[in-house]
Amino acid sequence: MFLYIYLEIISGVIGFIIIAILITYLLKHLVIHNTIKKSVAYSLLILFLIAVISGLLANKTYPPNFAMPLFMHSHTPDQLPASIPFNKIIYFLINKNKFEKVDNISADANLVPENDQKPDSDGIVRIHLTTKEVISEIAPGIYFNYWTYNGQVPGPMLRIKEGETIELSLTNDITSLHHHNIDLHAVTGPGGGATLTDVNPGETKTIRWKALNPGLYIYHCAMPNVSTHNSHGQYGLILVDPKDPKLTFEKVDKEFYITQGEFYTIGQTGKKGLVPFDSDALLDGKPNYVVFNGKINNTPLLHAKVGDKIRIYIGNGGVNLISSFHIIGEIFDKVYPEGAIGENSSILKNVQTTAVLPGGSSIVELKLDVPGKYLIVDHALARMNKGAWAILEVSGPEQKDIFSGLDNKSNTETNMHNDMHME
Ligand SMILES: [Cu+2]
Repeated sequence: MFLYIYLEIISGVIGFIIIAILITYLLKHLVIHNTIKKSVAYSLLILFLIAVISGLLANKTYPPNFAMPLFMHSHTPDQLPASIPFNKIIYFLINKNKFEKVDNISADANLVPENDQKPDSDGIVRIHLTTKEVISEIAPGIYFNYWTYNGQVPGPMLRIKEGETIELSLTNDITSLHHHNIDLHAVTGPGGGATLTDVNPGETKTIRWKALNPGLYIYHCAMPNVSTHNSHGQYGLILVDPKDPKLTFEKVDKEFYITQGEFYTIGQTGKKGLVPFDSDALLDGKPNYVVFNGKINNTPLLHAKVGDKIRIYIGNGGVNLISSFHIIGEIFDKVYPEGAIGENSSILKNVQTTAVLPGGSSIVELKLDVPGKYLIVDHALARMNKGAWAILEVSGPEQKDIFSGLDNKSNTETNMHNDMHME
């Protein structure tokens, strides 16, 4: 386990001996030529070579699974570093034209399932998801190899009820280069389902579980190295409605689905072309892009009308950053902190910013009183320069009793830069 320390010590000691011998020779003989015998020179070269090899090996011998208990095979890095295996990178580059090119990787923020879905005749709710590796744009002209559920980021929002028994089948598309699986935080059992759904390309596996707790939960791929899979876009939300009808959400005019996520790429932020994944930046927690629903969306992601009451289901696929979810110019009338719902769960009122943890969620409700374009942001605002913004467009008549500029003819045009570009 501590081999790397021994090798570093050997490397250091040999390096010191070589320098000491060289200095001694130089001091004894003022001129360098003809002073070092061939045998001494060869010995020094061999020692130097050993030092170099030891030094190189020292950096390769950190046990890759030091951070996890070995029995958690679905989650441990287990011989797989954060970087993508070199042979997979080469295969991808040679065959990149064979991967599906998706025009718009963003999940449709409007696609929130209804609360009235019925189980099959045998009482089981059946869900099918497909993992697929595709190419799409993080921003115009910036292409990335996304790993997805159903070819979108986030994966589809799922909705079930507390107490239901679910059969979830996971297929790994035949074109995938990697194994994938699914860990649903709504599942009670080891690995959240990941241990039973490790699927090879072309393979399908099914898990059955009972939804014991209501709540809004993240699901994500938990195949080693987990953070590498997550930071390629493999996450989504599953809502478990409480079985007690008195505790279910009241009807609102619109419901939306948003997740925040990070992308780590080699080179400068904004560099165009097919940008490779950067595992060092992942481990350092320094993403090039922080985005809502998988990419930088220049056009409004959410649409609503003045007077609408809306609910937003928010997730954070992470993997490193806590989101300070905020809508500039709006106040959340209600927040269900950390996506907790059900009996005796706390509801906060009149909230400006809600924390959405990596692997966590939040639910917010707000009434839209004034028309215009609103920026949805992570209020760690430097992340806006990395793409952490989206637009909520509210249409309808002006509401001058609530908001008006005394020097302006119209206040529907908010002073917002909706044509931001990544420099
Ligand atoms: Cu995966």
